[in-house]
Amino acid sequence: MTDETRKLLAETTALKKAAGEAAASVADEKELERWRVKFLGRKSALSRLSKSLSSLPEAEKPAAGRALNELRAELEGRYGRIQRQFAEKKAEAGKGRIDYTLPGITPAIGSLHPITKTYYEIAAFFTALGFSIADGPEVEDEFHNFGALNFPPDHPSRDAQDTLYINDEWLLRTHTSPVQVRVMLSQEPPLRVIVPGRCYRADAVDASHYPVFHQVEGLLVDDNVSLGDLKGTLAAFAEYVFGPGTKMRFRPHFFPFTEPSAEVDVSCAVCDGVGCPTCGGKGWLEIAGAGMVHPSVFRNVGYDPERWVGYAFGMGVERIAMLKYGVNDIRLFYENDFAFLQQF
Ligand code: 2NM
Repeated sequence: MTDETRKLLAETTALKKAAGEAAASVADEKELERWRVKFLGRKSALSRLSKSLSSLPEAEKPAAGRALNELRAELEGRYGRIQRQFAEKKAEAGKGRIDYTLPGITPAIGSLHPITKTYYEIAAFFTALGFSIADGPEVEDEFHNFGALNFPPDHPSRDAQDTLYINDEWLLRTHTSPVQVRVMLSQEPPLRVIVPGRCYRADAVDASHYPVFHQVEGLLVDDNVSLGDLKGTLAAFAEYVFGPGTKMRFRPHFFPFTEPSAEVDVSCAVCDGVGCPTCGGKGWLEIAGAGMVHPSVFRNVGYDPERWVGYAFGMGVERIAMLKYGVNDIRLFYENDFAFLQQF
């Protein structure tokens, strides 16, 4: 072995000892960095020895190289361990403390569901006219959902094909009218209420039908109420919801609980009544049903039909929302598609 190699090996051993001793007194990150520069830096003894390797005789290079590699691995390992110790100490010290200078997490601002928005708008109009808001159970019996409302015992909508029955006694309400029945059973006229709520029908799902949907129905009972009052109220409502200049018409219809009865159309806002794909070329869009409360309904709830008159109406909230916002598929309201909901 040449003297040069012997010297290199001796220096390597001495370095290992010196680095180990120096590391034992490293007390913080600053000192650790100084230690790293001294023993592992570009100008370190290790670096110098590595460069001198090439001048050794060929036969002595492998042993000298191994010794240098071992020393480097030893020093780097030591550095890593000390660094981890400091990091752990720091994390421990920070536990339970809050850095108030960190930027906060900005919460996403939510918005109302389009069905809720539409309902609020409908409610704002009628409450301004003095209507109060009533609600009631979604699980009903046949008396409140059908019988009291003058549906004959064999009416097709009572069939399990159309109505979701829970058992022989209970069903899911098919409209919010049973709440009007409950209001009339529990209070005397005069009264004016609107009844918003979820309703259920055994409908197959398509672009305009869903087995769960929402209605707002209204009921006004007083003396001296006319079909003209009903029509004027709904005409003002149509302008409130669909904009000034919106026209409204009644088409004769039949409901068991009103007589006379009408379906309520508004002029199509897309084509201004001329006729377009949205209104099927008719210029009119159906938005509600309405009529004068049938005397039998009053008798069923204990009101004297000779003493009181009333009007009632009902509308589908989804239908109004679809027309207002140009939504062409009712399913969009129920799929929780964030991209859709974010538009409202
Ligand atoms: C409608 C259309 C017409 C209605 C009638 C009653 C009650 F309870 F007074 F008889 N409530 N709602 C009614 C009338 C509902 O929905 C299309």
